[in-house]
Amino acid sequence: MAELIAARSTAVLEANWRTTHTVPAAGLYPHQWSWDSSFIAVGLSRISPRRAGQEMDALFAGQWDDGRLPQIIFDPHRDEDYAPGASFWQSRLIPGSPKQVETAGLVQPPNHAWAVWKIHQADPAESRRRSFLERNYSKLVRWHEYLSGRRDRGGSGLACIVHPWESGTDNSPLWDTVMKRIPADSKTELNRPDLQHADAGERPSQKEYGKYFWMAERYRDHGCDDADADYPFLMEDPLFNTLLAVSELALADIAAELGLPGEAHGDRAQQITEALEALYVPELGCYSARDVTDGTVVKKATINGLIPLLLPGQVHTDALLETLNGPRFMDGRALLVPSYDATAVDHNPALYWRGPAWFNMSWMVAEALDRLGHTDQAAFLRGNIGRLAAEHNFPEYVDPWTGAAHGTRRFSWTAALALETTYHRSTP
Ligand code: 2M8
Repeated sequence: MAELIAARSTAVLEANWRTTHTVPAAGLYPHQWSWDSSFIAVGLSRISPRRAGQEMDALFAGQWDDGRLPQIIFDPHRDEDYAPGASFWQSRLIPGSPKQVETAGLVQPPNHAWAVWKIHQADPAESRRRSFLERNYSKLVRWHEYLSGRRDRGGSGLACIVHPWESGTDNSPLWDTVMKRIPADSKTELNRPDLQHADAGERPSQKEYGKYFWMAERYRDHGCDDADADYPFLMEDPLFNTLLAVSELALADIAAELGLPGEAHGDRAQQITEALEALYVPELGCYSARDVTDGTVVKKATINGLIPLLLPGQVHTDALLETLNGPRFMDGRALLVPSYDATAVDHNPALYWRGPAWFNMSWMVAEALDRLGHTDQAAFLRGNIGRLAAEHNFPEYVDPWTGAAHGTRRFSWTAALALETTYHRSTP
């Protein structure tokens, strides 16, 4: 079985490779996406550390002067095929943007240093030969400085996201309340090439898209400078900030490997872990998101709120595990971790980030479970990641209860993480 999964995953990654990087899916997502590339490179590192390095290099080529790594690096030949594209962002007109490539102005969750460290660990000799860590360390430091500096809009020590697209969990119920306040009348004509590749009932609605465009326009028209005092979407997300802390810990490891002082990275990870405490909701037994504009914490249980299980300094481990295994999520019957509370009336196992299970999320939960010594459950999730991916032609997401496939197929991070599970050896 493992050989079959590995062979099929490799074929998907091969087909989605475009000279310097991997597209998430050939039709629906024809450019390079930031956090996708990290997951993809972790999988690629098992079969070709060189290609994993190229994937990350292509991403860093899009870094802005202020350190941000953009959500998307556009393929100039595919502008018609995804919206909003390069012609919407016009990034070259924005001060501090890269000159060689066109990018979006937004960002995505910072899983990059974590990925770089994993890629190094997959083949340290090859990594050293190519100076992989030296090449990337200062870029990763600048990226984190941007998030910890200009993105700490609430002054709480946590980074804010300024658009649902930055969460990676685009139409998660976490954003519903604030989204109600966002105007839907963007100036840009709403074209939806995505609907040619995925069922409209599985994608965000036209109204949600109007709001997404409105926010992207406002952020762009303010020069993407994070200084727009009345900007209405400023959210502290537990998933985004956990990945920042986990990546800080990876930077500490990278610094140690390079013989550099890394204590500040460990301290920063600890600060983020402590600041996340304000996002913990005891009655849900998980973390949630905070709206910085009015200080309220959303009372909804989503997969974003379980990902802090990855934090070594986690003080709510028992409660998080109970929530993970209780009726809101696994309930003794899920194949992979649902993205949203199964007891919520609006849980929908087929609708984009509002119920279905995503392979990257279950993979991160498996990583956390392994670290906590729950190796059997980690192996259960990894086994289902590989099996469901290969059985259903590498779907973007699945029904957590039946495994039925949804979204686009031959999706790259599904393939990469399925491939990774076939190489994984549980840490005792
Ligand atoms: C989805 O997001 C894009 C916008 O970035 C979209 O819906 O068009 C999300 O699943 C996101 O997490 C992912 O990075 C992206 C590409 O796979 O698709």
